Amino acid sequence: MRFDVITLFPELFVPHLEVGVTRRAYASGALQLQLWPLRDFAEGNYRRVDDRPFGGGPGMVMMAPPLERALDAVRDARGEGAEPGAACAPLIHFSPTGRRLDQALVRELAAGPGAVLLCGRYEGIDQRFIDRHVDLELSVGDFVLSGGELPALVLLDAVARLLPGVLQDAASHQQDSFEDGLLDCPHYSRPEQLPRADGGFDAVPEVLLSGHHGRIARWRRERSLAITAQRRPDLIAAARAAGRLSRADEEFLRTLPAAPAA
Ligand code: 9WO
Repeated sequence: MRFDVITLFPELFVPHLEVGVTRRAYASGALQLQLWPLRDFAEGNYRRVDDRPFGGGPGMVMMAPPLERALDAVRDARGEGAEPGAACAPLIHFSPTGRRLDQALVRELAAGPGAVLLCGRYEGIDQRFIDRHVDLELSVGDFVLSGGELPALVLLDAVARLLPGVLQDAASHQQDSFEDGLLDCPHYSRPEQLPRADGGFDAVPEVLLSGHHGRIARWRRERSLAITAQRRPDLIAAARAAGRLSRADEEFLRTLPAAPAA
């Protein structure tokens, strides 16, 4: 799967290519990243990519013409000609006004042909370029950043770990938060007794040492249900509506203190 990124700061993507499971995704070819430095598509001695906003006001706006030249180059390189109606990868722009990225959309993107990621800087992008070309505006949360590069990395990272052969253990992402619509249960490892400053110890929950796989699975499910009911009651409501809660789940939820409604 191939992602093309139009950005003023391609260097920001380099660490993602070099460390952790994402390095494996790129090294194996499961994920291809093509960086398109916007400055390369600027004109004139000053290589301008931004100009003052019409109507006045602070800051600068990313000009449409360099962006159009960059996008033409991306479409050419992807073999996505200008024929109208031809199938092509979506152009995604990152903005806090966009649709909130969630695991369902990450799964959809991981199953598709990739995307072209447009990373804004300054005050934003000339709206005419957005209106002409952008297929999807995505937000990663209700806060303002200095550019769209970190949201683009968030998307790449979330997609990379779903690609076949990227995670050590193919089953591990199926146990994650959100893969079943609930928050994750807590995790424990050695030592069994963790010394405290007061001379005592913090122990690992007994059931995890019991070797009873059925009891362990039930305990983990209940910890997921309890933390989700406490922190994200909206996710419990969604899991219930989707038929993802068993009778045992519902019985357990009734034993919890009442949570505020979603
Ligand atoms: C910034 C902004 C602030 C308030 C309401 C709407 C807004 N849109 C943008 C915007 O598109 N900004 C461009 C990209 C240019 C300036 C830096 N950019 C940006 C993207 N800042 N924050 C984001 C972002 C993207 C996705 N999820 C969270 C934040």
